[in-house]
Amino acid sequence: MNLNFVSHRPIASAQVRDWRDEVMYFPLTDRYHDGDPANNDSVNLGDPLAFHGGDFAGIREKLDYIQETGATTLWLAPIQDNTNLGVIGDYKSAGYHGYWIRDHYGVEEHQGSLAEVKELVHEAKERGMRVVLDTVLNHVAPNHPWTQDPAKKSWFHNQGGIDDYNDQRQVEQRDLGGLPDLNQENPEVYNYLLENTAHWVTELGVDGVRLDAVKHVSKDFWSKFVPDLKNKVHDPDLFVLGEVLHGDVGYVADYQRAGIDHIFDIPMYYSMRDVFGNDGSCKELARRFADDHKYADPNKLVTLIDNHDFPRFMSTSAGDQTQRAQRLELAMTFLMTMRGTPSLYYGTETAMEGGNDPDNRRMMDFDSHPQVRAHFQQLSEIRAGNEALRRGQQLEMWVDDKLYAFARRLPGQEAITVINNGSESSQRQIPLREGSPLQEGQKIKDALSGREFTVKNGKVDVELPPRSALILVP
Ligand SMILES: [Ca+2]
Ligand SMILES: [Ca+2]
Repeated sequence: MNLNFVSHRPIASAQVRDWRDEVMYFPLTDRYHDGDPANNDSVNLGDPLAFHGGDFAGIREKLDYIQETGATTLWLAPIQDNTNLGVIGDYKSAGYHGYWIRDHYGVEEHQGSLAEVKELVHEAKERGMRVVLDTVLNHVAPNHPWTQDPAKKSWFHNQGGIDDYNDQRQVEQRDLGGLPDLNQENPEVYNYLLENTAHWVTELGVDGVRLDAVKHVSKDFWSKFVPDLKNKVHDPDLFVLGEVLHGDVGYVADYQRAGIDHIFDIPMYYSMRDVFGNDGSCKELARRFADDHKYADPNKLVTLIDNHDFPRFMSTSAGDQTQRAQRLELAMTFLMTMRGTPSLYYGTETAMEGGNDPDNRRMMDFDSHPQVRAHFQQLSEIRAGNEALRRGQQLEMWVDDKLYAFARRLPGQEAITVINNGSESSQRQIPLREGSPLQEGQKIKDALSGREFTVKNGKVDVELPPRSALILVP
């Protein structure tokens, strides 16, 4: 192991892992685990907008736990020094989340020191994990010193708040949630952001960046910034993941075409919430996959059930707690077997509840719903052990309102997922897709339950209890 990798990125072209093999995990640092009470200035667990005490040391302490879920990549929230208290009109909040940067070269003191974040990255990498750093290029903290500096006036768009989200120019050039909007068209700003991002990638030795608020910055910027960043850090394989919070595939796909390799699958997020959480028709999933051709590469989508901007799945689903947990398990099975790289927001694996921001950012509960966590672990193991589930072509096999079945196919291998999203048992005879490597009479086994099925007359005859799934592998 090269011990210099904290300050020098390893040249890893020979060992480049395929990102489809990864499972990402996103702990919001302040809300995850308090590993060092010494940095708990102004902590108030009773106030959802105050610091809660989580830190780099806390994440480090929990790396065993994170790896036990099956996660292989740590997505670190922004580490830079945030404003302690941001005031936007009547809204007052601590900069606990990382997205209100006041010093781009400093480290947030509530989360720990530069040495501690380096230790965290170092230890994660020693364990064979990858690390992706959250990066905020659209805006700065509400009361950032630059906003008071006449020499920095041209560093901002200075056009007031966004009041029409259908006006893309406003979305890009006005203030998002009252946050001073950086003028990336100014070459000084461009160079500053490029230097600063490259600095952190190199300083920490991370494998990639997660770009915040992508739709609020112009595509021209991203088309230049992504290749410039890769050049600057001498890593053509740097992982770059963009957050485009929008439900329309065409809109989201344009950013991948603009040069951001990986994009969150927000449209599928919405569909999963409707279908699995609220009894939407499985035909909605089929409609989403039918749009995959709009992406430059649908295999470079990062899929999700929850994030820190949406109310949690458990809190937007129908039914009592037991039924909602069942729905979540079904969504997890879909997440972990469909195309793309799955990502997990902290606490989804323990079926945490939470409404709109900041309620969706409660302190991590490691112990609730152990059976949901066990289900996710089982899915991680199944995925890790089956290449077709990670890298195979996504092929639809069956769709009706209640049932969805698809294959993941590689040359010579195939895995099949069947999901019964209905509240009653379902029986179907599902024909194999043309060219399937599965043979007549071949036995296939449900990796979840161990039940065995046989291919007969080119079909698989399945019977599923209410809200349950099969992952059929040879
Ligand atoms: Ca702490
Ligand atoms: Ca902007």
